[in-house]
Amino acid sequence: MATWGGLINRYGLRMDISHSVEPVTLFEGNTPLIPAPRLGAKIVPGGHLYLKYEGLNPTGSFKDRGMTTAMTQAVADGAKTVICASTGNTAASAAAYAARAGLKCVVLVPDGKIALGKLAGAIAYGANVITVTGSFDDGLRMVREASERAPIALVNSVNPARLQGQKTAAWEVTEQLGKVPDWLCLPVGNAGNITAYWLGFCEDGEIRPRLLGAQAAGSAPIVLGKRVDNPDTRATAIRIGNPARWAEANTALKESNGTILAVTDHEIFDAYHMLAEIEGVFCEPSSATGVAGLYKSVQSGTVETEGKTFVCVLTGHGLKDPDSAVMKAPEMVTVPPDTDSLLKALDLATGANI
Ligand code: AN7
Repeated sequence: MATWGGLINRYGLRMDISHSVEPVTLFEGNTPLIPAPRLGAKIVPGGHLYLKYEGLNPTGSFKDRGMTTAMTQAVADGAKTVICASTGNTAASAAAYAARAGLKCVVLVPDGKIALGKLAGAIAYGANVITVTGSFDDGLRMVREASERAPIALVNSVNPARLQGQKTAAWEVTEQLGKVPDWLCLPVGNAGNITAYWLGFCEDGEIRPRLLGAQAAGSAPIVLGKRVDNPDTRATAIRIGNPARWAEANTALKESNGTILAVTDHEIFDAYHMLAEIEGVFCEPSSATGVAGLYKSVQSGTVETEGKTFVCVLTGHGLKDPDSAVMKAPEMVTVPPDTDSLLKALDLATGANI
């Protein structure tokens, strides 16, 4: 059967995890690499832009890549309960894969700072959701300590099995593109993903992309070189002030001759709207951060575009955060149920005289 069987089925031999149990999988991975010529002409003139649309994973984010391996390892280790702290996507992914494996799942999320679609996922998949009156960083500290003191498996990306799954995205990009891109651009929060991509590219060969990481200006510890105690951004997925994989991210940036920069929420939302309106690709705000960072770097002259190939990783689906999308709702027009009113509204909406 030639259908897609998930990441462990496809890449298991190259994964340093236990192979003693059946993979826990929802057939994650194999997400499309979408050419974005119109957006590319605007933000990388003379270059080629591609979008790795990770929102098409089973729970709507790239986290599923690492969760298949982390959950399979947890089962192999005999775990009965898994736990994670999360800004939302890890929680939804852990909850789904725990359900699939028949394990109990506890997720800690920052109170009031998690997008609706992620909370909906975690609840739907049957996780025990605990909200913390603190940041993601507080939550991560708490679950790390709890997993040391109680027999609970930690499935945050401090767990090395997570990276074993997440690194496959680098291999997919190279396979789909037929070569290694010149630049790989992505948002950076807890820094697990940038670490995993670099691991994947390094394991794949000598030719590697330069990495462009982008953080939200109110939550940019790696850019600033110091911890942010009260991280703040409307891109709640990357509202993280003390990344667990900070040192690894710096190594990846240095070894790849890469760059990391901060972008404002305004720049993030600009990129978010451009992706959806110019290319028809709807990602969550945090996911647009890599695109915003690329655009800003090109405009400032840090990154040259002529003849270069850029891959931007869109880490999560737009429907994860419906509130951010409908903030444009005031532009909607309401009409009474008659066609004259509709035609009048059409004139206004299209600027044409219909
Ligand atoms: C859409 O779910 O940290 O730098 O707890 O959901 O690997 O942390 C999410 C992070 C980018 C940042 N884009 O990736 C969590 C969590 C989206 C995300 C990131 C996240 P990392």
